[in-house]
Amino acid sequence: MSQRPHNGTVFGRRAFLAGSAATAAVTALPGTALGAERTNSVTLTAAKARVPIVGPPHPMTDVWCYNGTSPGPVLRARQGSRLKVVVRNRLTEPTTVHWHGLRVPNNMDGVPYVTQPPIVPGQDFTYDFALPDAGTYWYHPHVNGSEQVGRGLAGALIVEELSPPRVDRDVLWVLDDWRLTRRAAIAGNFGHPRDLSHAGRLGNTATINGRVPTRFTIRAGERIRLRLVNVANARTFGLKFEGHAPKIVALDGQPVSPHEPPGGMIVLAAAQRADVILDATGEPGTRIRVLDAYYRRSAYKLVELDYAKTRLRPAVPDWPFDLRANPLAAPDLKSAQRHEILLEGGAMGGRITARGAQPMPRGAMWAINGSAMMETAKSWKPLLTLKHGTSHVFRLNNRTVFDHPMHLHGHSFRVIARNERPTNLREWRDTVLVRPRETVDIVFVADNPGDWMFHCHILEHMAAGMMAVIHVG
Ligand SMILES: [Cu+2]
Repeated sequence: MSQRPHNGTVFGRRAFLAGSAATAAVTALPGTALGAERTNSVTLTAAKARVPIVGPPHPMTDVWCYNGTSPGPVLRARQGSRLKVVVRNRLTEPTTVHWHGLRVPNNMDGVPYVTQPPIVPGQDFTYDFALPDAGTYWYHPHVNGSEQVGRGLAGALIVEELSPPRVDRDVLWVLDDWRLTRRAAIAGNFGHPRDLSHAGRLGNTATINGRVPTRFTIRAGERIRLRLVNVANARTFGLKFEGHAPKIVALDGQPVSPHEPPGGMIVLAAAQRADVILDATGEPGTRIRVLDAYYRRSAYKLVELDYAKTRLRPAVPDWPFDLRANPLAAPDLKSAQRHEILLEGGAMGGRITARGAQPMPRGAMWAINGSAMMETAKSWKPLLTLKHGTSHVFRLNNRTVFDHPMHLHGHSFRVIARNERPTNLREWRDTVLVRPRETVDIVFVADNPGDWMFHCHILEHMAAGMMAVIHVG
């Protein structure tokens, strides 16, 4: 919140937020309605396509995406089933798919050279894994992430509870942030040094489900489970529903004590998700603004809730909303080993110096404990080796002046303290936002063997070295 967005574009933000057609309602995404079968099979073809991001009268946008849409199809499956995904690479460069937040076996994690060879153009790769945890997740490439995700390769993955809580509608909003030219083309300046060394590739066009939205139709008295997924390269969203009191019931797929977020703002850093109960307490025929107010100086209206003229029911229902905890191993704080993790570098952050086991690679601008790792690294030394089944506290110490949403693969962790003060929620997450000069303590059981990436999910920070391997074995 202390940092201002650096757009780095020729025109200001919101270039396309005001000028689009007033009829562009939030659209539902194509999905694969997967049943309760033991194994659900689906094919994702990564290829170029043309999609209407801004909408008429603006031109279509050339993107890279899955199955012709960005975001890609919503993959839905039941908790406890298996998912089998054939990924066909029809791009002109190598790719992989990472299943963000899912506790998959290491060889299904989609990290090039670390867990699998990259899928070269023309080749296919089959991912096949069990789904132990219900919740809201997503998938994206882990090769040349800034450009591949930034050009549109991302999709949501929903694992449904065996007995989902009662709601009127289960709605998905995939939030994205695009850097577009005036012709609605994706600006090609990926890897710009300013983005790498500052706040990442912030865009100028926010979308919901791949389109610049204007309104979302809702009925008074309705209860909506709203699943929010932030697939942006760098932007943190801070959603405020004016006059409404949405309750957060899950974070990064994991149930949390239902609560109204501080200041009524639902904060989603890059890669984070939130499941929200949105009770439609507004009046029929009214319009309610949904603001994105994370960067205070550049708050804007993301979309409007457009209340239908008739009520669904006299008042919002009081149905219980209980989400059952996922089967995550409970960390043992008494026996937990403690590790200090220093996040360093970036603009105004001073020089990074190699203190780790390997020399600083070329192009590194960020470091974790004095080491940097590039996405193209074919060899590495683990930052830490954790004994299988043991508990660990990481104190993430942000010595930089930028936000870092830090993501650990293969595990979920509890956020137990911020600046050494215990958190109220002790929320489970797979991506935690560490603010400038902040320390955040997380704890988890290293119960998934293998080599797991631990990196910043601002994809430009990751591209400039803010990545490491945690070995569990
Ligand atoms: Cu970062």
